[in-house]
Amino acid sequence: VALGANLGDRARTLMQAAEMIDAAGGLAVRMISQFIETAPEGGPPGQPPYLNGVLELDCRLSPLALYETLRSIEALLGRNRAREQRWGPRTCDLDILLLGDMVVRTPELTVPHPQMHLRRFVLEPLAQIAPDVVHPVLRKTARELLEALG
Ligand code: PH2
Ligand code: MG
Ligand code: MG
Repeated sequence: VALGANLGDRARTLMQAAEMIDAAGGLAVRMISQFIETAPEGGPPGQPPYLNGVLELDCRLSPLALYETLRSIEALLGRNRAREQRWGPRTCDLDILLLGDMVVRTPELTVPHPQMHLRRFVLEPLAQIAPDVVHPVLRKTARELLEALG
């Protein structure tokens, strides 16, 4: 799961998100990457810098149940999607990157995350905690995907 925040007390929000995920039924946090400050990619110009990180979870939920749980934690942390622009500033963004070897393509959810292989702010913390994890569609490791960004 990728964590991102660029409004409010970003580090506190990301730690709270990790705690709430760990406390949710069927989920446990196995690893937490360092949080790195990153320049915003895409979205409206002039938004503040992000703090980004990645979690590895033990997950006993279905993909859709995990997605719903993450959405509800985003909301509890003060995210208001109705007032947001696409890729605009947000208090907390929790994105499913990978679910083992599973490939999911539904209207709600695409896994692997469709942009993950293009985003340094995802691949850097991912390669830190799971350098050898394999992207099941591209069949490359996190480290290889990061190196491919140059
Ligand atoms: N998330 C986005 C769009 N752009 N840029 C950075 N640096 N970090 C993010 O988490 C991020 C972004 C959409 O979710
Ligand atoms: Mg998201
Ligand atoms: Mg996102």
